[in-house]
Parts: sequence; structure tokens; C-alpha cells
Amino acid sequence: MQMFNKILVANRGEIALRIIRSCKELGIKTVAVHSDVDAEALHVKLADESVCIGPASPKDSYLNVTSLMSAAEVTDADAIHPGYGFLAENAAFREVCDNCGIKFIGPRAENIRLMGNKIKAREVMVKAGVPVLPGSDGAVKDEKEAAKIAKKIGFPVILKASAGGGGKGMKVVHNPTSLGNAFLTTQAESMAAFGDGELYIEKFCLKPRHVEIQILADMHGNVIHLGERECSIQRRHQKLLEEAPCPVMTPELRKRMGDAAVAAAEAVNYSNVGTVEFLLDGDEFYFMEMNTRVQVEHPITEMITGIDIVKEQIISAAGGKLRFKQEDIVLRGHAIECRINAEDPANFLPSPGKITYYHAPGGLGVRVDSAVYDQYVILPYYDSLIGKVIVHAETRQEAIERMNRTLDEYIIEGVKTTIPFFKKLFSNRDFLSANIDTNFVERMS
Ligand code: MV4
Repeated sequence: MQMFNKILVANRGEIALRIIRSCKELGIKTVAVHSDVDAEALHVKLADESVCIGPASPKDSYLNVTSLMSAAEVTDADAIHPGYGFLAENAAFREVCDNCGIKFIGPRAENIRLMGNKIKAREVMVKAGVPVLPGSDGAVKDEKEAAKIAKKIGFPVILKASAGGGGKGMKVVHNPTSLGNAFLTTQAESMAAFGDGELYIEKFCLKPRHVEIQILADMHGNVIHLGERECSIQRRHQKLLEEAPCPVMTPELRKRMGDAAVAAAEAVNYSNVGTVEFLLDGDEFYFMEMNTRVQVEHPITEMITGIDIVKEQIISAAGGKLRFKQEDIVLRGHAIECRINAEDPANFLPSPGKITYYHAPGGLGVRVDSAVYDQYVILPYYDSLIGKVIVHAETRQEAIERMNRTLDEYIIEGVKTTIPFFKKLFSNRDFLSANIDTNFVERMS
């Protein structure tokens, strides 16, 4: 394997820092890119070199492919790490990297494109023997066909945009009367949002958990999983808290879900890291989506496995073999991540501005992945994540207690944060007894 000499990090904030940290430990030089307004950002200070790639607006900077490729060229970077968001799941960007002779740290364009097409992804899962909810075989042509399928599988059903994902372009339909209208409006909305109006139908699962499996794959056909993450604590498709392992997991269910996720990756000759998302309903699980990037919540899996996911991602992209076999993977203890956003905890509206006082928490089993500092200005152009607080302890209860005291230590003045939401969550009986599903937060307030 020829390890990279220099990696350009095509991102900002905590994930840019996270990637730079793994590069440093691997002895790889780093290039930070930044917009005009990010000149003083920590990722710029921590990288070996930096390049300004344009104005504040993401489309002119972090999404500007021409600027990024020029930055890679002038700094002689041999690889690009896209992080999450921005260009991480853009198959065309991966192809530009391929054509410029720059390694993209992620799966092949074909894998990215396939998983971006939810109808094709579902078809591949069916072929690979991965469970899916009853639904349409491929796209639904019109309202009449929708009605026929809905009658067969039974209400409630959910209409989903093939080009959607992450909660965009979906509509739940509870009865035959509202199906026609729902079909036409969802089709029109998908056309407007994605330039693609193709829809499919599934039986709607009423109170599922969101449980996802972390995959590691190399370019030599080896695929393993690192267990699951429970991600049901979310609001409007924004995750707020994630934990690993899933509190209702059993070794038998983990094996079934893990095997399914590995089968999914093997079916498409997947390489690099990925996450297979499932709906879990009792002890039945169903494929939802596959994410072809490193995820925000990857640290909780790192804490319980001891594996640096970003390092493995880099080694895989350089052509190295996985350094672990499935039987080497041992899950130890319980990890929880809280996403601390600069948002009003009452309504989750953004609260950008200057942090007038900042003190990060610490102590045994505490990790803070953040790129802010005292007097830092949280900008309105980008997402409102201040930092991720991750704790690790032996049991779920101890992890919750540790998170509770850790958030008491976290001092952030000048902007509103979501910390009060978590304090409330940790006094909720249903959360404490792990009686949660994807509707939990909406029910809470
Ligand atoms: C579903 C579902 C219930 N039944 N599909 C939301 C995001 C996208 N990945 C798919 N989503 C859902 N698909 C069927 N057949 C419920 C959701 C869903 C959801 C899933 C995970 C986490 C939070 C959610 C909130 C609302 C709906």
C-alpha cells in the first residue's frame, strides 16, 4: 500500500479537526480549505497548510469543485477527505477527483450514486436478502398504481421520493381518500426539490426505532461491521442524541442486522466506510437507507470498539487491507453523544453569534469534538453545531449520569444552546428506561 503524503480536507468545523487528528497520527500532512469568514477557524490553524477557496456562501466555497481542485493542485495533495455534508455524497465530485488523479476518501462513484437512488438501493437490498418493508417494486407510475399497491399492503403507507433521503420528500398517508392528492403533491415537491419526481411506496411503520450499523470495507473484498447505533432521539430528521449499543439489542439480533448490513455492502462491492440504516420494530428490522460517508455520530462507535474509524477510512482509500476481522471486534461499555447546537432549546431555531465565555468539560470517559473556542463567532452561513459531547462508561445508566454531570460542566455563554433540552431528557422516565422510538422527541414537548 502506498500511504498518502498529503490530504486536503474539504470541510470545516469539528469534522475537519477530526480528520486532521487522524492524519497527524498517521504521519500524513494536511491542507485545510476555508471560506473568507473562516480564516480564523481552528481547522485552518491545526492543518499544515491552508487555502482560501472563496466567499462565505457554501456554494461559492466548500461546494466549489473548481476551487477545491485548484487548492489540491497547488498544494500537491494526493487525496481529498470530504467529511460529512457538503460534497461527501456527491458522485460527480468523486468522478472529478478520479479524473484529476486525486484519491477521494470514500466509496466509488457507482456506490454513491446507487445509494442516492432510493428505489435502486431498495432493489439491491431485496436481491441481497436484506429485509425491506412491503412496498412497490420500483417506481410508482401514477395515483392509480399507488392506490392498487396501497390496497394490497394496507394503510398507513408512506410515499418516498427516489431522489430524497434523510427525511426529505416523504409523505405518510393514512387512508385511500387522501392518497391521490398526496401522490401528486409529493411528486411535485420532489420534482421541485431534486429535479426528479419518481416516487415509491412502503408500508408505514408507526413506532420504529432508528438503528444503524457501521460498516468498514477495504478494496480487497473484506467487509466487517462495528455494531449498531441507536439514533431514535431526533427532531425533524435532525439527530440530537445517539447511543451505542442500542439499549434493546441482543447478540442474536445484532448478528442478524450486522450480517444484513455486511451482505448489503458485499452485494455492491462496497469499499470505505458506510452506514446501513434500519427501522427496528420489535425484533424485526427493515432497510431504510445507506449513507456512503463518515457520520456525525461515528465517535460513539469508536468509544465502544476502540477503533479510529477515520484512520481505517484513510487506510482503505489508500488501498490498505482492513486491520481487523469480524471476530476481533469487541463492544465494550456504553457510549452516548449529545449534539450541542447553537439553537434555542425551546424551538430549535438557530442562535448564531459570539461565544462570550467558553469552558469545555473533561474528566474520565469524556470526549469533546468541537472546533469552537472562547470569543469564537458562530456564523449564520453554516450548520449550528457547536460541538459533540461523547461519554463512555460501563453501563447505559452510568453513561447517562456521566453525560449529565459533563453537561453541567460545559459553559457556553453568548449564544443559546441545546444543553437545556438534554437536561430535560435526562429526567424523562421513558428515556431513562430506553422506552423510545422515532416519535419520542415530538411527543416530549
Ligand atoms: C419510514 C418510516 C416508517 N415506515 N419508512 C425518515 C427518514 C428516511 N430515512 C426514512 N424515514 C422514515 N421512513 C417506513 N416505511 C419512518 C421514517 C421516519 C424516521 C426514520 C428514522 C428516524 C426518524 C424518523 C422520523 C420520521 C419518520
